[in-house]
Amino acid sequence: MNRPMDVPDQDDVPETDAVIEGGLEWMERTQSDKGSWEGDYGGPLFLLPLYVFTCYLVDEMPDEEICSEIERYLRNHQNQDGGWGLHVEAHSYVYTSVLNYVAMRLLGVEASDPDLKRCRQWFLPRGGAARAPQWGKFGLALLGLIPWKGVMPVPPELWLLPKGAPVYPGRLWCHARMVYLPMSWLCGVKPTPEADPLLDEIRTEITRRPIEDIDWESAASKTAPEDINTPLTSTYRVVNKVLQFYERHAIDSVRQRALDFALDQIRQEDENTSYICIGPINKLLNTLCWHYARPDGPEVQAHIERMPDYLWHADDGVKMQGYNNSELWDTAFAVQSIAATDREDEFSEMLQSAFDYIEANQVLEEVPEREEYFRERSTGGWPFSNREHGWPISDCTAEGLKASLMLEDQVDTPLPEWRREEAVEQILEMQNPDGGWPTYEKIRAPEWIEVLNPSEVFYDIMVDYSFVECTSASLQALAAFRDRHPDYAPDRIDAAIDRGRDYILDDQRADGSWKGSWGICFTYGTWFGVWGLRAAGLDADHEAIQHACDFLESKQMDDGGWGEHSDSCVEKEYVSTDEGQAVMTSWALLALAKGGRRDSEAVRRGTAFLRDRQKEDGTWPDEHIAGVFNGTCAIHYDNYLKIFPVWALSVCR
Ligand code: LAN
Repeated sequence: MNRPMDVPDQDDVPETDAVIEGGLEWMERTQSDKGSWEGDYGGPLFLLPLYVFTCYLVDEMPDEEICSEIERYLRNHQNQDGGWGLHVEAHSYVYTSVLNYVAMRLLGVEASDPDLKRCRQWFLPRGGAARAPQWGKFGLALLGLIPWKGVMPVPPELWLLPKGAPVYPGRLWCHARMVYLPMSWLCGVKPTPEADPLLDEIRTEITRRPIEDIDWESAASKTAPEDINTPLTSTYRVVNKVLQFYERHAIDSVRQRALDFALDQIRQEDENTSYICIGPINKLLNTLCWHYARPDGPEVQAHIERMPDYLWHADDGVKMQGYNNSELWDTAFAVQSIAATDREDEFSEMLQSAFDYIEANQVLEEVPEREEYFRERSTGGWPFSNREHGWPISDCTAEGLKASLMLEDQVDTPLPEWRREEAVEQILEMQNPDGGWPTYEKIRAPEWIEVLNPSEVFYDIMVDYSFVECTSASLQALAAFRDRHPDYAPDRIDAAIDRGRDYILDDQRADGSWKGSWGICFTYGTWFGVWGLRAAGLDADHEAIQHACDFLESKQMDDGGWGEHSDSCVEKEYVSTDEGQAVMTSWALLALAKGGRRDSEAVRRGTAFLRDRQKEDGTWPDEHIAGVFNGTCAIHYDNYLKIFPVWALSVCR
């Protein structure tokens, strides 16, 4: 990367350099021995209680120190009103309040504890357990705290429907599919724990009326208003009635066949992922399935060994992360940030070892019998975390490839050509018919099946749509590859890039922004929108790009920064934070610089904001959460503060 000769204010340069240097040293200090950057991937508050439930049920509670750190974490994130939010910056939900309440009790906290009293005072008037959404009631039924008929049924027989049916569960977005798979097995078996005095006590604490007096079948579909982000549709209410009827009349032999089918799918997912599983929820539910299917069998043991992969010890206590880790993703971004500083030679060791991590974690084989298990190709892809996890993701593949290509002149042995080509094939294969790229799998269900989303809490969990982030990253990777290997599949690559460009243009909102889905929110999406269009060959002065830049400039705050609250994602409108945030400011600056505004007043003020905020030790102070998923749940990307300010300052310098 060339250093620009036309720096607007020469006096700024040494200062910017020092700030970048401080940031680079921070990266250097915190790189792991594997070459990756590890970090806290916490934020959601609906995962840890299920972790505790699972440990309790399989009788493998973590050691005392971890239990007390979990308790400390939960106390740290209890809201003023006594409840817990869906994530650490959210208002209280009955869902997470009841679940975390129960988790605290299982960890040994007394019901008379003042924090727990406050919590009950918050959730009981709102209906407590009887008004938790489906995933909440399901967790409580696992502990035998409410009857199974209080959970909207998810019969495993759904897996026996014809595979061509639009609602066939094999067509769901892989994260929903992998949660509803073990859920269906457990709903089919309805396990109930052995008599337990502690559970008997808790049972009386989480509902307003005695549990026997509640009409659970009708309570199953009733949820506290605080928890409802996607109301159950009238269609789903009818479906639920049908499923409840079916549950009362299920035929044993059919049920058994369905359970066998589901368990086989579970086994394959476990083996494919080295018992890590695609995400935190199916990790825990699969563990429980084996606990009941083969008590004390090798599967339970294998699962228990990988449980701690999901825990993270931080200043605020021990939490459960949203994924086993985010190392591949963070490392690929870190490489691009370091490369932008134009100081690769000084930091060649750091880059070599980052490359080693990326190289070692590309997926190089297919999962067995993948069609039977509803999986797509994997070879050449990169996962979000590591190869052992193994699920390839479009934009992780793209960022992994981009980073590898950037380092080709920097490392001892660059990524071999066949592995670059496999990555390109992986990306090409994932493009959706609408020209955009999904997260993991090409779209396989009609969008209308979203009316069957039973979660009430999460948006858009049923289908793997196209996303501006995934599309932009894929385009950038294809373009970077094409620059170096113009003779490899030029027609297919050109056509894919053109279709991706059109998708991005189409997805731009009337105000010039793009809505991001995996980072907060319009700032994140607009960074990807602009970079994607530029990679697809549009000039900076193209009206779509200028419109996007105008949008960003209109959101700059008085302090020179940009800051967007997670409420943006829920409200689908830009919601500012009180003050600029370094990560979001960096995204905006990266977009503006690519949009041809590197020399603007807005960029000058934005970079000054970033420089001023850096602390003496080269770090930036903690700030609002910047990641999100499924429209409602914020998630923390620890390394973003390390990566993005350095990247933005370098690009804007
Ligand atoms: C993730 C983490 C990574 C993320 C990116 C790669 C950053 C993104 O660009 C594409 C989507 C993806 C892969 C993603 C999707 C949703 C996930 C898996 C998560 C945010 C981590 C946790 C979340 C998962 C759905 C949590 C479990 C909850 C459910 C509603 C199933």
